[in-house]
Amino acid sequence: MKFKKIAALAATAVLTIGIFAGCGGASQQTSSSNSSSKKKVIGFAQVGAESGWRTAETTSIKEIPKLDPNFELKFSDGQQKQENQIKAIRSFIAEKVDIIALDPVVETGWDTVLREAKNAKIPVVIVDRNVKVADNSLVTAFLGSDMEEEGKRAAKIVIDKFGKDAKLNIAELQGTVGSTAMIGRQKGFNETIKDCPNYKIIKSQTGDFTRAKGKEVMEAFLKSDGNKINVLWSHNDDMAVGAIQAIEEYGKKPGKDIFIVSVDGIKDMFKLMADGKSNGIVECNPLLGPQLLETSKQVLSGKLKDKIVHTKEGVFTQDQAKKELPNRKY
Ligand code: GZL
Repeated sequence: MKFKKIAALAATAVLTIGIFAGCGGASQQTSSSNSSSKKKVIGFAQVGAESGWRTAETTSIKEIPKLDPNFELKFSDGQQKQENQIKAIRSFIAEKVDIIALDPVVETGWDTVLREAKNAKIPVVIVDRNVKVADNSLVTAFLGSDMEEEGKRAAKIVIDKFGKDAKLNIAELQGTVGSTAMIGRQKGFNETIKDCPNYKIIKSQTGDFTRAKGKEVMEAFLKSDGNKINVLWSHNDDMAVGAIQAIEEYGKKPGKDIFIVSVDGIKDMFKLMADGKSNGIVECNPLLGPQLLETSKQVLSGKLKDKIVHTKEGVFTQDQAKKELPNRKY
């Protein structure tokens, strides 16, 4: 009897432990079996494919599953249209992805669709450019560049070359109107040249971050003020590449007759600067795949360290171009 009782108690204990363990184990098994067999899915709504920088960013983020096979990436090219990106986010919600990454073509107009993501309990990580929303809880994390700082750095390249008291006529090729890159770079540049009373921005127009549009707008600048322009300030390298073609076709020497500074740091721009056709590059790092993977892991494990992560970037002038060119990864 005694033995039987002890055996029965032990069995009950084991069963109980088993139930709890099983429950715990079952829920652990469920969650662990899910997490081990079910990949985590990132839905990435990309701006488009408008520039060398953008292509490099897309390549880097598409490599996430190679960095960690537990992750799968769903990709959508917005073709530089906000409505396409909003459609993509809605399809990611319908597909119940684990996390949504958005590189927003412009800053505003995201509140409704990000609220839908929040209601669906899908965290949103903003990448590269930023959003302006009324409720900051709609965004779980941001990773990308400090675009205002990039504008300041571009202005400092000009000031270091000419000094604050020089008389300069500046032509500005703006990025996509309403984008963080355009807003931040323009703000940073303009604030920095406030100390230079004779720096004048005599032409300013968007080239939408593309080579073709950058060339077209620069042609118009040269037609109206070709003999007055001393400096070209371009919000990205691709527009500067197009503008350099226009300057040469106009009969002037880029990098000599017109001092050129731009942002991104793509290989083609370093090649032009090494050939003396440009004067300064402010780096904007597109290789965000590893950081997006790390941020996604932190978010999904509930251990996000920093809500805002700024990428580390450098500044290069013409004398450094030849040496730096072989190091360029994009
Ligand atoms: C900046 C990025 C910009 C690049 C352009 O972070 O959003 O968009 O500077 C790209 O080349 O088109």
